[in-house]
Amino acid sequence: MERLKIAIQKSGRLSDKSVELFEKAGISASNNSSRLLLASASDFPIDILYLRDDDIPQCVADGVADAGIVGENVIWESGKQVETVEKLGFGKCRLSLAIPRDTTEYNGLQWFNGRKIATTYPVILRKVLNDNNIQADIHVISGSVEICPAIGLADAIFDIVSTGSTLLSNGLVEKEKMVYSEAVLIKNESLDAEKQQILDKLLFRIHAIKAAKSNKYILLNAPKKNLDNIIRLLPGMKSPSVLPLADSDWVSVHSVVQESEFWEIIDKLQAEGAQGILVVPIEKMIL
Ligand code: PRT
Ligand code: ZN
Repeated sequence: MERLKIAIQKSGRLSDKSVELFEKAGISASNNSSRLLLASASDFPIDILYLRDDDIPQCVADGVADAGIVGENVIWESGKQVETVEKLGFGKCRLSLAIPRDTTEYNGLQWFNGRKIATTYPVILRKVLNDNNIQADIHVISGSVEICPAIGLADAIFDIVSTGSTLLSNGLVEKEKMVYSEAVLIKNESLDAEKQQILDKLLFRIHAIKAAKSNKYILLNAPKKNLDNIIRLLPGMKSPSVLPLADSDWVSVHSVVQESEFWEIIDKLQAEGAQGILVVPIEKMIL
């Protein structure tokens, strides 16, 4: 039987989350203690290839790996042709233009006209500048972009920002958030049917994990007289389960609520007299 080869980052910001995603999907991916380049999951027809993130788009485009997990920023910068299958919701960051904090005459994007901008992302920066009709000088550097303005190498930088603390501690201020990125699952554009089937199985599991993460299981005691109103607030997967309690004026209601609507629903449930509300995380959810 064929196996699907998936490339993930060997060590870095996406490694732990990638391994964690596989483990939640029932695929043991962390047996890399011997620093092997390739590890086979015993419980699923998947082999994991541990690479530097910059090599992942090319490997997937060439078919050396069938699929991969990598930041969108790395794909865009590589210019490689791969198909994005699923956004994974981790490794979120943005690519921003930042300038020295003491700049007094900043007047928006046009400030960058004629300036020198240091970056490790020249391809993305070129596109951003072209899209905004800015003519600037791109200074490509392989690391520590944030120190460039202070040592006179550039007037500004274009770099990845997540919390912003790196910019802050280097006397820079984020002026323009240009592109947003997160980790994605990518695949080779021409997978054979058998490999596609393995990928679909993996995707099914990833969807169950994502759905579980954004939902909570809720249990509460409801006064019978307000049960209809309470059920209306809790649509659940089909409809809520209602169980009798020893006190015949009350029932126990079980359902699933979306994390995003959670607080609003709780307020309304309380207004309808719900008590003893328990909210429990869900591990997997098959819709
Ligand atoms: O060794 P390898 O080449 O595999 O790894 P790498 O060093 O190139 O990448 P790595 O592990 O640093 O990041 C992998 C991916 O994580 C990136 O390609 C992004 O998609 C994503 N990501 C998410 C980030 C950040 N957040 C991030 N904050 N990548 C880098 N950073 C940098 C940022 O540039 C800044 O210098 O981390 C620093 C701290 O950021 P602040 O804003 O929180 O201070
Ligand atoms: Zn890298």
